[in-house]
Amino acid sequence: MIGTVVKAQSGFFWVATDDTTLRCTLRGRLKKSRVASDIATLGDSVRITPTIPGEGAIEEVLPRQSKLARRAAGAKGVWKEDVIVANLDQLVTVFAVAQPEPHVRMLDRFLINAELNDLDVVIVANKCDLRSDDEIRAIFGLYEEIGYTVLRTSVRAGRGVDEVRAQLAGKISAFSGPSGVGKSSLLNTIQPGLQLKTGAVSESGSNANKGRHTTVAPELIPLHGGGYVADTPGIRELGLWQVPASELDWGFREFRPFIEECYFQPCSHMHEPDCAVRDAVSQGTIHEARYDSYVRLREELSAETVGR
Ligand SMILES: Nc1nc2c(ncn2[C@@H]2O[C@H](COP(=O)(O)OP(=O)(O)O)[C@@H](O)[C@H]2O)c(=O)[nH]1
Ligand SMILES: [Mg+2]
Ligand SMILES: [Zn+2]
Repeated sequence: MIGTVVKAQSGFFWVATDDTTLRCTLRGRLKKSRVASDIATLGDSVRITPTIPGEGAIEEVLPRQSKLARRAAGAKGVWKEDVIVANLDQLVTVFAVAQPEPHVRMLDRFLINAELNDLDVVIVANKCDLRSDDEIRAIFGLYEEIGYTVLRTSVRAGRGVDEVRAQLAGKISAFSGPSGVGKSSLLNTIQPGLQLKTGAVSESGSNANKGRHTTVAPELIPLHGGGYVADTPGIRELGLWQVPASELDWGFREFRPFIEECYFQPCSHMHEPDCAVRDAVSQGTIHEARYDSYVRLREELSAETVGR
Protein backbone atom coordinates (compact mmCIF):
# COMPACT_ATOMS: atom_id res chain seq x y z
CA MET A 1 0.00 0.00 0.00
CA ILE A 2 1.23 3.48 -0.85
CA GLY A 3 0.19 6.46 1.23
CA THR A 4 1.12 10.01 2.17
CA VAL A 5 2.52 11.01 5.55
CA VAL A 6 0.05 13.57 6.88
CA LYS A 7 1.35 13.87 10.44
CA ALA A 8 4.51 12.95 12.30
CA GLN A 9 4.79 13.08 16.06
CA SER A 10 6.78 11.27 18.75
CA GLY A 11 7.99 8.54 16.44
CA PHE A 12 4.58 7.85 14.92
CA PHE A 13 3.58 8.65 11.37
CA TRP A 14 -0.04 9.02 10.27
CA VAL A 15 -0.28 7.77 6.70
CA ALA A 16 -3.30 8.56 4.53
CA THR A 17 -4.14 6.01 1.86
CA ASP A 18 -7.09 6.16 -0.54
CA ASP A 19 -9.61 5.02 2.02
CA THR A 20 -8.10 5.24 5.50
CA THR A 21 -5.43 6.76 7.72
CA LEU A 22 -3.14 4.40 9.62
CA ARG A 23 -0.86 5.19 12.52
CA CYS A 24 2.51 3.77 11.52
CA THR A 25 5.94 3.17 12.93
CA LEU A 26 9.15 2.80 10.98
CA ARG A 27 10.56 -0.65 10.33
CA GLY A 28 13.65 -1.20 12.45
CA ARG A 29 16.04 -1.26 9.52
CA LEU A 30 14.84 2.18 8.40
CA LYS A 31 15.40 3.58 11.88
CA LYS A 32 18.98 2.42 12.03
CA SER A 33 20.21 4.45 9.09
CA ARG A 34 19.45 7.91 10.50
CA VAL A 35 17.24 9.73 12.98
CA ALA A 36 13.56 9.13 12.41
CA SER A 37 12.63 12.71 11.60
CA ASP A 38 15.00 12.67 8.63
CA ILE A 39 13.72 9.35 7.33
CA ALA A 40 10.08 10.21 6.86
CA THR A 41 8.43 13.58 7.01
CA LEU A 42 5.20 15.32 6.09
CA GLY A 43 4.35 14.85 2.44
CA ASP A 44 6.50 11.77 1.93
CA SER A 45 5.09 8.97 -0.17
CA VAL A 46 5.64 5.75 1.75
CA ARG A 47 5.05 2.05 1.20
CA ILE A 48 3.32 0.53 4.20
CA THR A 49 1.99 -2.82 5.40
CA PRO A 50 -0.98 -2.93 7.77
CA THR A 51 -0.25 -4.59 11.13
CA ILE A 52 -3.08 -4.50 13.66
CA PRO A 53 -6.37 -2.63 12.88
CA GLY A 54 -5.69 1.08 12.47
CA GLU A 55 -1.94 0.64 12.46
CA GLY A 56 0.85 -0.19 10.06
CA ALA A 57 4.57 -0.16 9.41
CA ILE A 58 6.50 1.99 6.96
CA GLU A 59 8.62 -0.26 4.77
CA GLU A 60 10.05 2.29 2.41
CA VAL A 61 10.14 6.04 1.82
CA LEU A 62 9.81 6.75 -1.89
CA PRO A 63 12.17 9.30 -3.47
CA ARG A 64 11.18 12.92 -2.89
CA GLN A 65 10.16 15.01 -5.89
CA SER A 66 10.81 18.23 -4.00
CA LYS A 67 11.20 19.47 -0.48
CA LEU A 68 11.10 22.50 1.71
CA ALA A 69 14.03 22.44 4.09
CA ARG A 70 15.64 24.73 6.56
CA ARG A 71 18.97 24.64 8.25
CA ALA A 72 18.75 23.54 11.85
CA ALA A 73 21.32 23.39 14.59
CA GLY A 74 22.40 19.77 15.03
CA ALA A 75 24.56 18.05 17.63
CA LYS A 76 27.98 19.53 18.45
CA GLY A 77 27.23 22.79 16.68
CA VAL A 78 27.02 21.10 13.28
CA TRP A 79 24.26 22.34 11.00
CA LYS A 80 21.89 19.76 9.65
CA GLU A 81 19.11 19.84 7.13
CA ASP A 82 15.63 19.81 8.56
CA VAL A 83 13.07 18.82 5.94
CA ILE A 84 9.79 20.52 6.77
CA VAL A 85 7.59 19.16 3.99
CA ALA A 86 8.40 16.78 1.14
CA ASN A 87 6.85 16.60 -2.34
CA LEU A 88 5.58 20.12 -2.23
CA ASP A 89 3.96 21.71 -5.25
CA GLN A 90 4.14 25.21 -3.88
CA LEU A 91 5.09 27.36 -0.98
CA VAL A 92 2.47 29.88 0.06
CA THR A 93 4.28 32.49 2.04
CA VAL A 94 1.95 34.59 4.12
CA PHE A 95 2.79 38.00 5.51
CA ALA A 96 0.54 40.59 7.08
CA VAL A 97 0.50 44.13 5.72
CA ALA A 98 0.48 45.19 9.39
CA GLN A 99 0.27 43.62 12.88
CA PRO A 100 2.92 42.31 12.63
CA GLU A 101 4.63 44.75 10.28
CA PRO A 102 5.95 42.93 7.20
CA HIS A 103 9.65 42.18 7.45
CA VAL A 104 10.71 42.16 3.80
CA ARG A 105 14.14 40.73 4.40
CA MET A 106 12.48 37.73 5.98
CA LEU A 107 10.18 37.53 2.97
CA ASP A 108 13.27 37.52 0.76
CA ARG A 109 14.63 34.59 2.73
CA PHE A 110 11.47 32.61 2.13
CA LEU A 111 11.62 33.42 -1.57
CA ILE A 112 15.29 32.49 -1.91
CA ASN A 113 14.65 29.27 -0.08
CA ALA A 114 11.85 28.46 -2.51
CA GLU A 115 13.89 29.44 -5.58
CA LEU A 116 16.90 27.36 -4.54
CA ASN A 117 14.65 24.40 -3.61
CA ASP A 118 13.06 24.88 -7.06
CA LEU A 119 9.61 25.38 -5.57
CA ASP A 120 6.84 27.53 -6.95
CA VAL A 121 6.00 30.25 -4.51
CA VAL A 122 2.99 32.52 -4.06
CA ILE A 123 2.91 35.49 -1.72
CA VAL A 124 -0.20 36.22 0.31
CA ALA A 125 -0.51 39.71 1.77
CA ASN A 126 -3.09 39.29 4.51
CA LYS A 127 -4.83 41.78 6.82
CA CYS A 128 -5.42 44.13 3.88
CA ASP A 129 -8.17 45.72 5.97
CA LEU A 130 -5.43 47.39 8.01
CA ARG A 131 -3.74 49.36 5.18
CA SER A 132 -4.76 51.35 2.12
CA ASP A 133 -4.19 49.94 -1.37
CA ASP A 134 -1.38 52.45 -1.92
CA GLU A 135 0.38 51.40 1.27
CA ILE A 136 0.08 47.75 0.30
CA ARG A 137 1.44 48.43 -3.17
CA ALA A 138 4.40 50.28 -1.65
CA ILE A 139 5.40 47.14 0.23
CA PHE A 140 4.44 44.30 -2.11
CA GLY A 141 4.33 45.96 -5.56
CA LEU A 142 7.99 45.32 -6.20
CA TYR A 143 7.46 41.57 -5.79
CA GLU A 144 4.78 41.67 -8.50
CA GLU A 145 7.16 43.62 -10.74
CA ILE A 146 9.71 40.81 -10.51
CA GLY A 147 7.13 38.18 -11.37
CA TYR A 148 5.68 36.85 -8.14
CA THR A 149 1.97 36.39 -7.67
CA VAL A 150 0.78 38.46 -4.72
CA LEU A 151 -2.71 37.61 -3.47
CA ARG A 152 -4.17 40.37 -1.33
CA THR A 153 -6.44 39.00 1.35
CA SER A 154 -8.33 40.00 4.42
CA VAL A 155 -9.84 37.29 6.55
CA ARG A 156 -11.64 39.96 8.50
CA ALA A 157 -13.20 41.61 5.44
CA GLY A 158 -13.64 38.32 3.56
CA ARG A 159 -11.48 39.52 0.70
CA GLY A 160 -9.35 37.36 -1.61
CA VAL A 161 -10.19 34.09 0.09
CA ASP A 162 -11.62 32.47 -3.08
CA GLU A 163 -8.40 33.24 -4.96
CA VAL A 164 -6.33 31.49 -2.29
CA ARG A 165 -8.69 28.50 -2.30
CA ALA A 166 -8.35 28.20 -6.07
CA GLN A 167 -4.57 28.46 -5.78
CA LEU A 168 -4.50 25.49 -3.37
CA ALA A 169 -6.86 23.12 -5.19
CA GLY A 170 -5.30 19.80 -6.15
CA LYS A 171 -1.80 20.64 -4.92
CA ILE A 172 0.38 19.99 -1.88
CA SER A 173 1.07 23.40 -0.41
CA ALA A 174 2.87 24.65 2.65
CA PHE A 175 1.77 27.78 4.40
CA SER A 176 4.74 29.56 5.83
CA GLY A 177 5.39 32.96 7.25
CA PRO A 178 5.86 34.63 10.60
CA SER A 179 3.61 33.90 13.52
CA GLY A 180 0.48 36.02 13.87
CA VAL A 181 0.03 36.94 10.20
CA GLY A 182 -3.20 34.96 9.88
CA LYS A 183 -2.17 31.64 8.33
CA SER A 184 -4.49 29.56 10.49
CA SER A 185 -7.31 32.10 10.21
CA LEU A 186 -7.01 32.01 6.43
CA LEU A 187 -7.14 28.21 6.33
CA ASN A 188 -10.15 28.18 8.66
CA THR A 189 -11.93 30.52 6.26
CA ILE A 190 -10.92 28.56 3.17
CA GLN A 191 -12.21 25.36 4.69
CA PRO A 192 -14.86 25.94 7.32
CA GLY A 193 -14.83 23.20 9.92
CA LEU A 194 -11.07 22.99 10.23
CA GLN A 195 -11.06 24.84 13.53
CA LEU A 196 -7.33 25.42 13.59
CA LYS A 197 -6.25 27.27 16.68
CA THR A 198 -5.62 30.94 16.08
CA GLY A 199 -3.69 33.23 18.33
CA ALA A 200 -4.79 36.68 19.34
CA VAL A 201 -2.25 39.36 18.59
CA SER A 202 -1.64 41.63 21.52
CA GLU A 203 -2.63 45.11 20.41
CA SER A 204 -0.83 47.00 23.15
CA GLY A 205 2.26 46.99 25.29
CA SER A 206 5.65 45.59 24.43
CA ASN A 207 4.17 42.54 22.75
CA ALA A 208 2.42 44.57 20.08
CA ASN A 209 3.37 43.38 16.59
CA LYS A 210 5.11 40.29 17.87
CA GLY A 211 2.28 37.85 17.40
CA ARG A 212 2.10 34.76 19.54
CA HIS A 213 3.26 31.20 19.30
CA THR A 214 0.66 28.50 19.02
CA THR A 215 2.47 25.19 19.20
CA VAL A 216 0.94 22.09 17.68
CA ALA A 217 2.48 19.32 15.59
CA PRO A 218 2.37 20.29 11.92
CA GLU A 219 0.02 18.27 9.75
CA LEU A 220 -1.04 18.00 6.15
CA ILE A 221 -4.69 18.92 5.99
CA PRO A 222 -6.73 17.26 3.24
CA LEU A 223 -8.67 19.88 1.28
CA HIS A 224 -12.20 19.31 0.04
CA GLY A 225 -11.17 20.64 -3.36
CA GLY A 226 -8.37 18.03 -3.52
CA GLY A 227 -4.79 18.42 -2.39
CA TYR A 228 -3.23 19.04 1.00
CA VAL A 229 -2.01 22.01 2.88
CA ALA A 230 0.48 22.16 5.71
CA ASP A 231 -0.05 24.85 8.29
CA THR A 232 3.51 24.80 9.54
CA PRO A 233 3.80 26.55 12.86
CA GLY A 234 7.07 27.60 14.32
CA ILE A 235 8.89 28.62 11.18
CA ARG A 236 9.97 31.90 12.61
CA GLU A 237 12.80 32.27 10.23
CA LEU A 238 14.12 29.95 7.60
CA GLY A 239 17.85 29.54 7.62
CA LEU A 240 19.42 29.29 4.21
CA TRP A 241 20.19 25.63 4.03
CA GLN A 242 23.29 24.68 2.09
CA VAL A 243 23.46 27.78 0.03
CA PRO A 244 26.99 28.20 -1.21
CA ALA A 245 27.58 31.97 -1.22
CA SER A 246 28.19 31.71 -4.96
CA GLU A 247 24.63 30.46 -5.55
CA LEU A 248 22.82 33.07 -3.51
CA ASP A 249 22.44 35.38 -6.53
CA TRP A 250 20.39 32.69 -8.33
CA GLY A 251 17.86 32.88 -5.50
CA PHE A 252 17.05 36.46 -6.55
CA ARG A 253 15.11 35.71 -9.72
CA GLU A 254 15.40 39.19 -11.21
CA PHE A 255 19.23 39.00 -11.00
CA ARG A 256 19.36 36.00 -13.33
CA PRO A 257 19.51 37.81 -16.68
CA PHE A 258 22.53 39.79 -15.46
CA ILE A 259 24.63 37.18 -13.67
CA GLU A 260 26.28 35.91 -16.84
CA GLU A 261 26.96 39.43 -18.10
CA CYS A 262 29.40 40.35 -15.30
CA TYR A 263 33.01 40.79 -16.41
CA PHE A 264 34.34 38.50 -13.68
CA GLN A 265 33.00 34.96 -13.52
CA PRO A 266 32.08 34.11 -10.89
CA CYS A 267 31.21 37.58 -9.61
CA SER A 268 30.11 38.31 -6.05
CA HIS A 269 28.32 41.49 -7.24
CA MET A 270 29.82 43.18 -4.20
CA HIS A 271 33.00 44.94 -5.33
CA GLU A 272 34.12 43.69 -8.75
CA PRO A 273 34.36 46.22 -11.61
CA ASP A 274 32.01 45.87 -14.60
CA CYS A 275 29.35 44.10 -12.59
CA ALA A 276 26.12 43.81 -14.59
CA VAL A 277 24.06 43.26 -11.45
CA ARG A 278 25.31 46.47 -9.83
CA ASP A 279 24.81 48.33 -13.12
CA ALA A 280 21.21 47.13 -13.16
CA VAL A 281 20.80 48.42 -9.61
CA SER A 282 22.08 51.88 -10.53
CA GLN A 283 19.82 51.95 -13.60
CA GLY A 284 16.85 51.02 -11.43
CA THR A 285 16.25 47.71 -13.23
CA ILE A 286 17.00 45.83 -10.02
CA HIS A 287 15.34 47.27 -6.95
CA GLU A 288 17.76 48.67 -4.38
CA ALA A 289 15.97 47.03 -1.45
CA ARG A 290 16.46 43.62 -3.02
CA TYR A 291 20.14 44.29 -3.70
CA ASP A 292 20.55 45.36 -0.04
CA SER A 293 18.95 42.09 0.97
CA TYR A 294 21.40 40.23 -1.22
CA VAL A 295 24.40 42.01 0.30
CA ARG A 296 23.27 41.35 3.86
CA LEU A 297 22.60 37.67 3.22
CA ARG A 298 25.87 37.27 1.36
CA GLU A 299 27.73 38.77 4.31
CA GLU A 300 25.87 36.48 6.69
CA LEU A 301 26.76 33.42 4.65
CA SER A 302 30.46 34.22 4.53
CA ALA A 303 30.49 35.07 8.24
CA GLU A 304 28.96 31.73 9.16
CA THR A 305 31.12 29.77 6.70
CA VAL A 306 28.37 27.18 6.50
CA GLY A 307 27.85 28.13 2.89
CA ARG A 308 30.56 25.60 1.84
N1 LIG B 1 -7.24 42.70 11.07
C1 LIG B 1 -7.09 41.42 10.69
N2 LIG B 1 -6.74 40.49 11.61
C2 LIG B 1 -6.58 39.21 11.19
C3 LIG B 1 -6.77 38.84 9.83
N3 LIG B 1 -6.50 37.53 9.72
C4 LIG B 1 -6.18 37.08 10.94
N4 LIG B 1 -6.23 38.08 11.84
C5 LIG B 1 -5.94 37.99 13.29
O1 LIG B 1 -4.55 37.80 13.48
C6 LIG B 1 -4.32 36.99 14.63
C7 LIG B 1 -3.36 35.84 14.31
O2 LIG B 1 -4.00 34.96 13.41
P1 LIG B 1 -3.51 33.44 13.22
O3 LIG B 1 -4.39 32.87 12.18
O4 LIG B 1 -3.42 32.73 14.52
O5 LIG B 1 -2.02 33.66 12.66
P2 LIG B 1 -0.89 32.54 12.35
O6 LIG B 1 0.03 32.56 13.53
O7 LIG B 1 -0.20 33.04 11.13
O8 LIG B 1 -1.57 31.24 12.14
C8 LIG B 1 -5.68 36.54 15.12
O9 LIG B 1 -6.05 37.36 16.20
C9 LIG B 1 -6.59 36.78 13.95
O10 LIG B 1 -7.92 37.07 14.32
C10 LIG B 1 -7.16 39.85 8.89
O11 LIG B 1 -7.34 39.64 7.68
N5 LIG B 1 -7.29 41.13 9.38
MG1 LIG C 1 -1.23 29.40 13.04
ZN1 LIG D 1 28.43 40.95 -10.77
